[in-house]
Amino acid sequence: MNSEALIQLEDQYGAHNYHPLPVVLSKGEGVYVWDVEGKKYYDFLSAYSAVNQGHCHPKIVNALTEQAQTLTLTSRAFYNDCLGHYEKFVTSYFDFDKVLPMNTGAEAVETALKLCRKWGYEKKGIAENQGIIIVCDGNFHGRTTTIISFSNDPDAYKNYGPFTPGFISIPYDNISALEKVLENPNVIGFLVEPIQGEAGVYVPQEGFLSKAAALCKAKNVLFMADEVQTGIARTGKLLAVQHENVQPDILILGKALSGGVYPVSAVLANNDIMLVIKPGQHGSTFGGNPIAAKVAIAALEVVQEEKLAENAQKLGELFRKEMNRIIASTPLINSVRGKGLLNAILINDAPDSSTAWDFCVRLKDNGLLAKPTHGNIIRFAPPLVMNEEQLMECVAIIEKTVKEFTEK
Ligand code: IF1
Repeated sequence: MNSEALIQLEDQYGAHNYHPLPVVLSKGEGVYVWDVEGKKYYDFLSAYSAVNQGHCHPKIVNALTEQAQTLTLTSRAFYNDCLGHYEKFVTSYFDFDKVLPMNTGAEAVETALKLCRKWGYEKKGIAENQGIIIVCDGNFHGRTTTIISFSNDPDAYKNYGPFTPGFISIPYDNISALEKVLENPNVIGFLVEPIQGEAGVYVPQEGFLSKAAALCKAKNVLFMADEVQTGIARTGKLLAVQHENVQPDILILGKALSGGVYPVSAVLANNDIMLVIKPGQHGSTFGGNPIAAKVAIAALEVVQEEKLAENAQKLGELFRKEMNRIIASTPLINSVRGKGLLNAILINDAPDSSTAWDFCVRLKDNGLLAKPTHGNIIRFAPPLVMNEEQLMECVAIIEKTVKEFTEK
């Protein structure tokens, strides 16, 4: 079947909850993907930062296939011989006492919210049902009913109510706003993305995360970092909070925790927090299954063995430098921003114009896959296994596309 027929198939039989770029992929390896016609592309989305380790990384795929032939799923009704090893590995890797394994990012965020609330009532002594969790305007933490309850993106929340109460939203990157709501004695937690991804790659001012963490600590409020998108070396450090030497009270991971080969997410915390959840009070059929455990260990080993954080840091600086050079020569792009290899360019047109979409279609024709977010923002997030030569080839594709586009 060709691309056109496959697109038609999805359109006819699948729900219309996505609007993909018109390209049908059938193979991936490292920084490359191929469509069904055999055309090769650079992947500049990395499955929303889930394939930081590159497509079909042999070590990770091998961990998956070996375990898949041995034992796939036992449920948590019984012990399995992989989970404990993974729990020891992942807690020492991120320096926490305990991990609670889940599958998707949204589930891990839900887990963190439940853990925070339970801690608020049972440890902090907040009156029943009075706990407040602070979130930020422009947040994206997933698609569950509770999570979209505190979204301010109408696409995410409209007509999905009634919503879960107990959340207060403040402007992102605003320390005085945080300080003010922290006066409320019922506040138990602050949930934050170290860089706002979906909102359009908003990097907070230097010092925001460390000041926020210190303010939370002073008020006995849990600082919860959603590193589902920013974590696992994406921004040039293992975790984005490490740019400011912050250790969150609750760490939320997903996506690249598995290298994108399998859904694996996790919540990490120390004993004084994690142990408020007792047997039967939270769980998941698939969370902590043997395949997930093996895959996550392999995925995290790859990050260290291949020095992906260092590479993301180095290539990120080069990429923004090159983008700024291109920006200086064209009215098409306003600015570039980001950290490590999580970057975005701002197209010089209205958010409701089709310019960014059209530009991405041209990029695709020239062999690079990226997608607009919020109309005129284009996220650029290649796999972290990219090398400098490949990155410069990508810069050349972007530059060539800018030229073609402005000439029309
Ligand atoms: C979609 C963006 C990326 C996340 C953070 C939790 C989750 C996500 C910080 C939930 C998920 C995704 C999901 C995808 C679009 C997407 C995304 F465009 F929103 F910003 F990554 F680029 N916390 N992000 O970014 O994780 O349950 O999906 O495993 O279409 O929903 P999930």
